[in-house]
Amino acid sequence: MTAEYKVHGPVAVITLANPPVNGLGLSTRQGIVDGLNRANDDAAVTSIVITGAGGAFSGGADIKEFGTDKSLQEPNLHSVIAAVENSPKPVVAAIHSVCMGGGLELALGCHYRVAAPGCSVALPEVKLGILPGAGGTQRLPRVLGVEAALNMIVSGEAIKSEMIGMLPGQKLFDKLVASPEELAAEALAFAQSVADVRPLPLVRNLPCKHPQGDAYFQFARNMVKGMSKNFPAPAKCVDAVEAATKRKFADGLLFERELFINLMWTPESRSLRHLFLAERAASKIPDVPSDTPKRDIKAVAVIGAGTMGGGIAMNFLNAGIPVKMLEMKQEALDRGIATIQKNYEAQVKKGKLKQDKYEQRMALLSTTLSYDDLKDADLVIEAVFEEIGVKEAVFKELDRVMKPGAILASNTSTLDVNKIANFTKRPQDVVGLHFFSPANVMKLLEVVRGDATAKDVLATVMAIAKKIKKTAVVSGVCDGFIGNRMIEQYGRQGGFLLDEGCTPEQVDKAMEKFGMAMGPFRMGDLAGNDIGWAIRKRRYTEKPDMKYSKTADLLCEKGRFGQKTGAGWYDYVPGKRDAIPNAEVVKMIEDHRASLGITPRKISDEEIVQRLVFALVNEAAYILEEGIANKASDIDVVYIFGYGFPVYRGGPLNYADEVGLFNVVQAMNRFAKNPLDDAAFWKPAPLLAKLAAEGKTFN
Ligand code: T1G
Repeated sequence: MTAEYKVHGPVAVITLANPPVNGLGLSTRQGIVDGLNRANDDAAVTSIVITGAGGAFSGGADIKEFGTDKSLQEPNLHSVIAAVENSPKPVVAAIHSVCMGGGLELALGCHYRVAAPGCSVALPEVKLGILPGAGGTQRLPRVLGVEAALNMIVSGEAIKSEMIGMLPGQKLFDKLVASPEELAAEALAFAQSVADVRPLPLVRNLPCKHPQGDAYFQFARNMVKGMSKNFPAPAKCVDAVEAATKRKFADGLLFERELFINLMWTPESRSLRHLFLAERAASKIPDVPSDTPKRDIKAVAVIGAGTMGGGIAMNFLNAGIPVKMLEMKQEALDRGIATIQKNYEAQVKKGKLKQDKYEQRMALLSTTLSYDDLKDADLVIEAVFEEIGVKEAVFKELDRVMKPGAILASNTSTLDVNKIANFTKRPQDVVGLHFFSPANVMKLLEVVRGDATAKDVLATVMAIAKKIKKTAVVSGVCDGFIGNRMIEQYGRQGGFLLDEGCTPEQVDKAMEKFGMAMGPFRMGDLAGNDIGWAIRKRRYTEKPDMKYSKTADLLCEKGRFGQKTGAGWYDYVPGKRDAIPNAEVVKMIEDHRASLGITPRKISDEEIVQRLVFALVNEAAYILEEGIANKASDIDVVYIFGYGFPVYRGGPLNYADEVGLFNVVQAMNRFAKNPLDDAAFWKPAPLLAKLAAEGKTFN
């Protein structure tokens, strides 16, 4: 049973013990009910305390049980809370560390709540595309007031217990103890002090009204509508809380339940729940045990003070880790430092960073022109020019100066990490750390595992990634790793669509309507069209039979590299990001099309979306087959955190699962018949064909 029972004098204590966060899985729920029955059957017991072992009171319903019948099996959470409310002896919740979701709903069913300071209190269900489904929308407004409760429920954000304790008129906590260490004793004492108090107080019996009623909820609906595009849950949270002010408690509870069940089955909620687990699963590497010893990273060195080097350095400075930056020339160092200062000062100006924090971070930054100064760093990351010869020179130097056991990382985005590792005599200490630009902003970090990369090096970089608040995904060595290898096929389809009759704007608008943060052509203008150009030039020699549209090359030959040259697929006004369509570019595309003898055709948004997204899916299937990615959910994480794939679609493979792999393969068979497309590419990868034939899914 994952709930323990122990009697202390006249108080029975039920302790949830379901690590890591006391998720209210079936056995824990059963343990609570059994504990209540034992306590109420024991005449010597006059009151009851429920608390959580380890680092949480409870993190809520067990997300891993969602979608299985265990989550509905009795005693379900509603029944557990009813058993608490109906207990003839007072039940006191002793809350600490984490009290979230169903955990808070359980506490709200208790007769009293005693909290320790520093506890994160939240109803975060909306972040999973659902809403509190065990009375949270009906009970929380009764103890915090309608507005404070609705804000918590719609935002899903955690509030510290001591902050809640200061809310005027709050009735959530009957007592806030001075420190977490005192909670156990204070809760026992409190339980004894209320042992004879009758009637037992029930949150459900408290009134729930809002003075402006309809006007307030109309205001709330307008606010929520603006911030919850593509997500149905926030608006339903408003409906549920409004019901708490208009319906009898029991009716409100039924209404909440109905909304909860409907939201559970929305694709948006499935996507959000998938990503919650996928992001956490990404840090697990199948053949690297979680208890693998990690190397101590106390000091970091960064080679290259350019845009990437500066951004990378900021990640470590933000985490309080000293950084020494190396460049070849003093003016490059000065430029790099100035850029970092500018970035921080902009945050200070926006109030996002305190001046003293900014100064602390800058104090951790030092510079040098000599490799010998780097020798004490525990981790060195090179972010120099993307050319194998330059990488060779850098890694030979690093091999010469770095202390044994230092981790040598390359920020390369396409070069072979095995080749780089073999420039040194310590390939086991070499790893790829592919940051995404801007490196101090983008959450995704591709950790590229070389053939020789040691397991403790992997364990170390995955841990340091979490410390610098990156979402790290392990990739094997191939051209483009996971993200860029897939995006190349995505971009190829974009080019073919231009040849067949689309404008850049039409393709971008279709993809942005699908939910991409940016369509492929706007993204090219942002990243720099010359990057893709350089890769295509390599491809023309390496893979002469790989078909490409020539339009992107024609564009680059005009020097239209994108925002950095003020013009690309679109025109840009200096200092603004708006993409302004350019008639000359459209004419260039039309002339090129005519030169190929192609008659343009009308292409639907649906075909645009399917060709670009299924191109990602097919390449992803090869990446999975080759073991470049460990699992399908890792690929979804790459696209959500690195390429602006819409969260509510859960990632390209989750989306393919939602469409149905049978339908994906059917569409690919149609695309293969288009003579202007690349029929060979649209032959489904064997893994995809197999899953589709067997009616299975990627995830
Ligand atoms: N269920 C199952 N496992 C959970 C969990 C949960 N609720 N919360 C966390 N974990 C696992 C997580 O997968 C990871 O596992 C480990 O704990 C550490 O998590 C009816 C239906 C609690 C603030 O949404 O916000 O109640 O990878 O890396 O940074 O209304 O986890 O180690 O195997 O995030 O210290 C509502 C979600 C559920 C809370 C801890 N509750 N969790 O953060 O660690 S729905 C939530 C969090 C619900 C009722 C409804 C955070 C945390 P592993 P972590 P952390």
